[in-house]
Amino acid sequence: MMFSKYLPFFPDQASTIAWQVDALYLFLVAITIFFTGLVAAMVLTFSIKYRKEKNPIATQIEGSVPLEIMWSVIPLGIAMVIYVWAAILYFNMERAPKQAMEIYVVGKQWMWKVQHPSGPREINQLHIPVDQNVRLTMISQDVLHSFSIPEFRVKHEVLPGRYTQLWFNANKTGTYHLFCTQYCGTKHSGMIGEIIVMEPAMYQAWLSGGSGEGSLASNGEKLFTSLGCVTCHSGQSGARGPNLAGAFGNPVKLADGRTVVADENYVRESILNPQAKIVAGFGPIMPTFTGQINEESLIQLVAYVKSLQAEKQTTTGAVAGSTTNPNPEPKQGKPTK
Ligand code: HEC
Ligand SMILES: [Cu+2]
Repeated sequence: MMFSKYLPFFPDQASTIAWQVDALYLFLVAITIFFTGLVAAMVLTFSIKYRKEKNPIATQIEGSVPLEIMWSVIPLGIAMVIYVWAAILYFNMERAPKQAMEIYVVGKQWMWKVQHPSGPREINQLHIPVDQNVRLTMISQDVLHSFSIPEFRVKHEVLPGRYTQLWFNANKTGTYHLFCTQYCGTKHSGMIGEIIVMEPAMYQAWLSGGSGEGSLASNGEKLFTSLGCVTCHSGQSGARGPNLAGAFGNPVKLADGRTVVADENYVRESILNPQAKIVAGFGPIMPTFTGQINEESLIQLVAYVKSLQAEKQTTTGAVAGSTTNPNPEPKQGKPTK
């Protein structure tokens, strides 16, 4: 299924989902061509067959039940095939696999800022290992953007004020285009970059060659102390705020009786707008940090709160010097060779 070989304008297929998107796309094109051809052929045939010299007087036809059933049921069937197929594909694209390397992306006019969990940051470039699930958690610090990698056949909106996610598994090393596909101002067309897919060993070498900055979670821990979060969230009994260890990813009971899951957006909201959802058993005493923390620092705080979960189970330090993945999940970086 290497269309790019025969169609020079067709992008390469460089992710596990790419051929699936292409298969559906080509099915739609094939159906369109088939029915366009069928209608054109019938128009032509009938206009010759029933031309005036042979059929001077037209015969009136007063409807036909079988015919009407046929032209309702067949299109319905085709539409349902497209619907079910596309829905399955959509779910595959939207639902990130549990085991995925996490990378954070901040979009702004007009660049992409990337933070790897172990520390390295980059701008308008994203280095990733081949054959590994990668999940991007993305946010915009200004207007709407959209993160698109045509060769991977993936694209997702990047919104201000809310994290969105995009996942892929690149299965071909190389350098691919990154585009912003949401018109976002004067230099929108310059909001482009490169996705560099590397062999795992090369990727590890690239990571360790990065800056000496600490991991995301350890930077988050520093902020947690410097911003005073730790005074209320000390984790000790009798503390003024809830213990955050193990909170991430689990349901939280709220004072108004609702239960929500503590995901990235919940943690972010808890920091910027603490009054929006009050944890049951606590008073609305947490101050807002709106205007004091930028998106990158928020990501570090979120990564730290996330890492506290691991800490609870392993009783090691915040992030045990892990290289690519702060989650205590089976190692993925090893290619099966
Ligand atoms: C003055 C004490 C205080 C400070 C300072 C404080 N918090 Fe809180 N925090 C609370 C209280 C009380 C709650 C529970 C009530 C609520 O939901 O607002 C809470 C709730 C939270 C929650 C939701 C917890 C859960 O179990 O669902 C998160 C996450 C959080 N805080 C993070 C932070 C971070 C990050 C900082 C520092 C930037 C911070 N807090 C600073 C008191 C504080
Ligand atoms: Cu943009």
